[in-house]
Amino acid sequence: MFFQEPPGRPDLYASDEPLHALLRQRLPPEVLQEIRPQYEALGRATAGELWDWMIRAEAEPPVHVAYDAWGRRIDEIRTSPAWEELRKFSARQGLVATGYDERFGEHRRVAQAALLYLFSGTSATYSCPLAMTDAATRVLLDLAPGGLRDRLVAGLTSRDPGKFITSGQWMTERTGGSDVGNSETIARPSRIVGDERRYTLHGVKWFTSATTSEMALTLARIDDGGTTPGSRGLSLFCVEIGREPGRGWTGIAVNRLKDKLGTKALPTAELTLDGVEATLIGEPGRGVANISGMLNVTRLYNAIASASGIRRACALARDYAGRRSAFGARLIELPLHQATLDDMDAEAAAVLALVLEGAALLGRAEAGTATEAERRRLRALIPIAKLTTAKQAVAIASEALECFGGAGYVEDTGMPRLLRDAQVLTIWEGTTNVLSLDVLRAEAREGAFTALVQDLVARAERSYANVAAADLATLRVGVRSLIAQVKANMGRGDAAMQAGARKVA
Ligand code: MFK
Ligand code: FAD
Repeated sequence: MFFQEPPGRPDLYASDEPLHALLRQRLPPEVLQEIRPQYEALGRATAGELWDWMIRAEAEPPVHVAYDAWGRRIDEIRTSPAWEELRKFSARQGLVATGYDERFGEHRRVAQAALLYLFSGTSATYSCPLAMTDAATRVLLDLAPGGLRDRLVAGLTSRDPGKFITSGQWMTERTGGSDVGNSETIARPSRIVGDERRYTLHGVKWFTSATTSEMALTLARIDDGGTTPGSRGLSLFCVEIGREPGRGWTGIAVNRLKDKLGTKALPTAELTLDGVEATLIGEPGRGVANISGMLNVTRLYNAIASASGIRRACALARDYAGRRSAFGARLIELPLHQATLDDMDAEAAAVLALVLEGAALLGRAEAGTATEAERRRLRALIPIAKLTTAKQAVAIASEALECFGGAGYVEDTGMPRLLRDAQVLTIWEGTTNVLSLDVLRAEAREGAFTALVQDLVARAERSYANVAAADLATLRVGVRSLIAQVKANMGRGDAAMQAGARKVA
């Protein structure tokens, strides 16, 4: 009797030749030598304990227990023990800490991106709390009053599981996730503690992931006898979440957990902020601009998660093709299937290269070594990388399911999860259209898209030194016309901007 051999558990570092090559290009030999053993260990974990925790965390999704047996409000969010293992593993591996590790200088974000790339696709989306934790660190370091920064940053960047804390990012309200300027949450002045201006927050946050975090950054409209409408009325706040076992959260009620298509292990809740105390970060009314430092980090993480999911899908599909037969041959020997797998692998390598370019630029910007042109390139590259890689992640996950035939559509093969988890990558952290418009605005303000394209042309010219001068001239004309088109679209109002944005993407 025939039983199909299931796919194996690929070691995602050992088998990833494009990653090895790109890291050799991107990291100085001494940095690579120091961190390579960690990549090797992480690769083994993707076929070992990470895989086990991922399966278990997905099978034991979070549960919200609103009341205890006696009717007391407790708002406990119970997550799987495997989710906790993922938290401890993340701390021990320094998945956030590496991004702030001075030893790696301007290479810290590339060194970290490779760790996250190995981790994310086998993390049951634990990469989400890590993204927001890293991004909150960035904002606190750049903008927070000293007392608040000193209280929190050490925990956010700790490698000690006993000290490591995570952060949420509460932006989205019922009135809008893209158009955050519609937010209804009010901040009322409360007291001053040292260098911290404290407020109480009142409103509803409609999507809050990583709901078991110890803190969150959020937006609210200061009401000091009147409020300013729109996004210019929003300020940035840090909430340090107080929870007493058996007594609920201080000043916050958990309304319910979302019943989601995917990211099943990740708790995502609706919260009512009912007078929770929060500390103002940065200038009042600069909330959207100030939280955008957070968005740039989380959007890069999103692109890394896309690259990681794509890589995982490719590795599984290739592994299975060596085990499954049709028409008298292994799938891997069938030319058309082989071409499909090769195309997928080519996409995976391209996405990884794009992501590491973003990480390299971010590392240089944070280390203070980026040129003005690189800073502008980074501004355009982050939203473009986020939106393109997310779309590719959905397409490749879909292709990988098809590579498994009917088994790809059956839940207990684990394959459908790849597609469900990919779909969120296009939605959160800014949808495709919203990010396309962001690129157009960045072009209008600082020529960010032009800087990116000029760099691409210069690289093409260097790479193809032997190409006929006529071809290079055509390339330059094409690029100039693309930039002109983008600029023209910016002057034609919202509808045309959107059409232009699609072309940019
Ligand atoms: C698996 C790992 C992945 C990560 C997991 C994450 C889990 C999920 C978490 C979330 O989904 S959190 C919610 C994410 N929400 C968004 O991404 C919001 C999407 N909407 C936008 O990005 C809108 O474009 C925006 C809210 C910014 C529009 O608001 P406005 O007020 O109309 O913005 P405007 O006027 O364009 O910008 C206000 C200021 O911010 C400007 O500065 P100035 O005041 O100095 O002029 C902008 O330049 C600045 N700004 C906006 N976006 C920026 C930015 N600066 C730098 N970079 C940006 N991206
Ligand atoms: P809308 O803004 O209503 O968008 C609807 C559609 O309109 C989209 O297709 C969009 O592209 C389009 N659109 C909007 N504006 C324009 C425009 N100007 N031009 C063209 N098209 C436009 N948020 C948080 O703050 N914190 C979290 O932790 C968090 N976790 C999440 C977890 C999950 C699983 C999910 C699914 C979402 C989460 N979100 C979180 C919310 C997420 O960031 C928002 O859903 C997202 O930003 C989109 O906002 P919206 O849902 O209000 O959609």
